[in-house]
Amino acid sequence: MKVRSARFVISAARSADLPRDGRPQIAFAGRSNVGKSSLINRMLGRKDLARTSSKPGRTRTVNFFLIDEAWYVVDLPGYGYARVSKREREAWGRSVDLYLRSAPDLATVVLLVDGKVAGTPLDSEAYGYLRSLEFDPVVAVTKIDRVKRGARARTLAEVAELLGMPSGAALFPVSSRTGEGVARLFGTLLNPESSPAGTTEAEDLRR
Ligand SMILES: Nc1nc2c(ncn2[C@@H]2O[C@H](COP(=O)(O)OP(=O)(O)OP(=O)(O)O)[C@@H](O)[C@H]2O)c(=O)[nH]1
Ligand SMILES: [Mg+2]
Repeated sequence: MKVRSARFVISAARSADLPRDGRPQIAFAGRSNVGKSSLINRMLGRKDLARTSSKPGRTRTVNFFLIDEAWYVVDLPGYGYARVSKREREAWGRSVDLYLRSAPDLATVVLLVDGKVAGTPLDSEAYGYLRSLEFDPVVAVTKIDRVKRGARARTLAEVAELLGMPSGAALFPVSSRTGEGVARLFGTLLNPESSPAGTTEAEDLRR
């Protein structure tokens, strides 16, 4: 799937700024530094569209990118970044919460979990929170290049268990560095009805 155009539209800090033009939105959520912005760039084949950083806390507002004039990618600020003031953390939480609760065109939320860390209690909290808002998050396990091939199936199983995912639910191992798994995730996001779904079996990982 080739993206013809991708452009930054708005960095929304207030409800009034949120695009409400009926075009579907796909949002990327996850801990600070998990690789949200990097995955967005890799998926869209645009190197520097979403700003990335080795320091956590790069993305601080809800950022909208319009793809092929038809749908939006939404880069959310990460959670769990300790080195900002409590006030600022609360402000981020509020802006994400406001967006998730009031975006009628939000079709899918992708929850990113760091494969190297295999998730934290905050990820499990985020997953539960998204489910409580009646989203069925697509879970992507990031930085999979940093997990040895032989350990990947176990990592995915650990993440699924930590989040309390329904049995058989799909996980998508991805690496923005090598590109592994990115096309598969992208294909599913654009066409949720089509299989193949994500990987749950160790066998798939050895291909
Ligand atoms: N090895 C490896 N590193 C990655 C991968 N994806 C992202 N990174 C690195 O992880 C760091 C954080 O990436 P970002 O994409 O900025 O993370 P983010 O989730 O957008 O972070 P915030 O905006 O702070 O919430 C950067 O140093 C990236 O180079 C990956 O697939 N593999
Ligand atoms: Mg970011």
